Amino acid sequence: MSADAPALATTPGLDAPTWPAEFAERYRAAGYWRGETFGGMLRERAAAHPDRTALIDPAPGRRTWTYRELDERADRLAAGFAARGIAKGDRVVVQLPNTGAFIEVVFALFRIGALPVFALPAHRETEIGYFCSFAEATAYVIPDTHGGFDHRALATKVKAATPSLRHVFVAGDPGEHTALSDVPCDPAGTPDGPEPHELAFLQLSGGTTGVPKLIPRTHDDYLYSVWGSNEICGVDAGTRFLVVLPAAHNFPMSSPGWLGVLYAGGTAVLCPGPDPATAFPLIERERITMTGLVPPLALVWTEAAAETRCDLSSLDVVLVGGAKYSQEAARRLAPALDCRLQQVFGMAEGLVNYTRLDDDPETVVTTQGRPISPDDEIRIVDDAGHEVEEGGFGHLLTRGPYTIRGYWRAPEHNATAFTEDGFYRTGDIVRRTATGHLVVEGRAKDQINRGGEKIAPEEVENIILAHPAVHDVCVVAVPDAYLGERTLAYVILRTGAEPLKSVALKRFVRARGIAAYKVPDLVEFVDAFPQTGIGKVSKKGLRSAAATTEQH
Ligand code: OOB
Repeated sequence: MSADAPALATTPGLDAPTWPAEFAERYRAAGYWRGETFGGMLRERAAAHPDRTALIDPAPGRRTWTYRELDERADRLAAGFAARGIAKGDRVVVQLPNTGAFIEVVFALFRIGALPVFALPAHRETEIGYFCSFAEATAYVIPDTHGGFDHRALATKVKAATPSLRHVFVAGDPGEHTALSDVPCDPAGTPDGPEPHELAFLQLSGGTTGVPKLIPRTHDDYLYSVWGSNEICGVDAGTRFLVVLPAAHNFPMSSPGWLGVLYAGGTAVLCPGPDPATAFPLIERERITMTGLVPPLALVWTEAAAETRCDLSSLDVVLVGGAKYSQEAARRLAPALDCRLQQVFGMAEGLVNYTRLDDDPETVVTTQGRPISPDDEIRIVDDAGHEVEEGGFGHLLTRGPYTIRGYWRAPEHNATAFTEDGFYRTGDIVRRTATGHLVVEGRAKDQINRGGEKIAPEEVENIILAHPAVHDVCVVAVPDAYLGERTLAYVILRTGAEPLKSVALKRFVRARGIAAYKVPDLVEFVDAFPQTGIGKVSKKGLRSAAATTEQH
């Protein structure tokens, strides 16, 4: 262990390793950690410019919130949550689509210091059940229905199975649960909120193991990534940001996202769907200046821009990230949308890299940017952990003022996911250019990146293994022109088992209650898996077989 890295201790109340004191002092002294909280930030903005528009929820019937309204509504909701016994440090699983209710709920929880656990709208019983039980959540917040799915029925099941879960709050028709609209009350006497160094929320990791990990972010560290992103992306009070990707994901939340825009006093517009038919008319109507997209969506928008009759001329900056953006596609975006491109390579665990607005055009299309902070420490190492030579490929390790030092309640996993001196092993293979920009070359972690949506093969394998006809399974990525990667499940059936059709297996996986993006795109039945020298299943062998397999 190096001299500047004292042993990490788990701080009581944080349930995770945190920054050693001298790092925390350094980050404060450098002005990165400003001693703000999310709740306090909104309060200050509401005092400074109460009548500016903070939020627009276009559907249905276009609702707007001024900063004063958002602040007051968050206060009243916070008071109502507190009156129902939700207290500082409690975990609350929030699964809401891109609506004003999502932002109100999250700020209400921030204000009392309860920790939102950010589920995605696509999550189903497997994921939600796990988040609620692992986080020992006291409440779960849902829409009534979304995309044709009734979240109330799912909540009923999860509540019955989770002893800690006392409340289900529903935006819309509550059914047997509590209507979110019945919660707000007079804010007088709401308990004091959190301190800046305390936890603000738990974000989800993309995951490489059977169960997703929870990422503990503090007010201090996350707000640094927010205002740091604002400076790099030119966010100011005139910015009108369209939240296209699920608002609960780290990218549209803070890169620079809706939090960045609220920090700067601009306007966040919540987009109900990512398709050009939904988003383009909103760009025209709301004079959107900035948005963030994953690469497959950026491709669709690039194509659609040529055909559209909508006026997209307000659009100034489009951020693309979450998965590798091909150079060819990156080259076409700015001319097609008549905007500036910024690539972003980030992770919910912390480190975020951006190409800069004044980078030369070739750097913008060929690299994934450089870190937000001068104090983001980057190491690029070989398999043995030694630094590679300048410009060479290697494993990206990072440590810094907004990169976590450990997952929440996961000491065993933390022992391998972090080095002894606190560097996070990102699992990404990168090289660094002479200008300090990173180029993502691949991935060493066992994870599939399906157009920005991360899938842990083991999680899907565990579900498929529950099928009575399945003897063994291995889920791997196959290259895909549109999504970058799709999933392929290689399945060995039990001897004597009835033949199983691929559609039947997919139906089985879906019926177990899992996010639709995790259902294997392709299923192939095989007699055996390739083995490594010591008799383990060779995922590498399967991946290269998959890459050459006829697609079906
Ligand atoms: C973002 O966050 P996560 O936590 O969903 O996923 C992080 C992982 C990275 O470790 C990397 O494997 C991959 O997603 N990734 C990229 C990428 N951006 C993320 N791979 C290649 N090129 C890129 N530009 O995905 C995320 C968080 C904040 C901002 C943007 C993305």
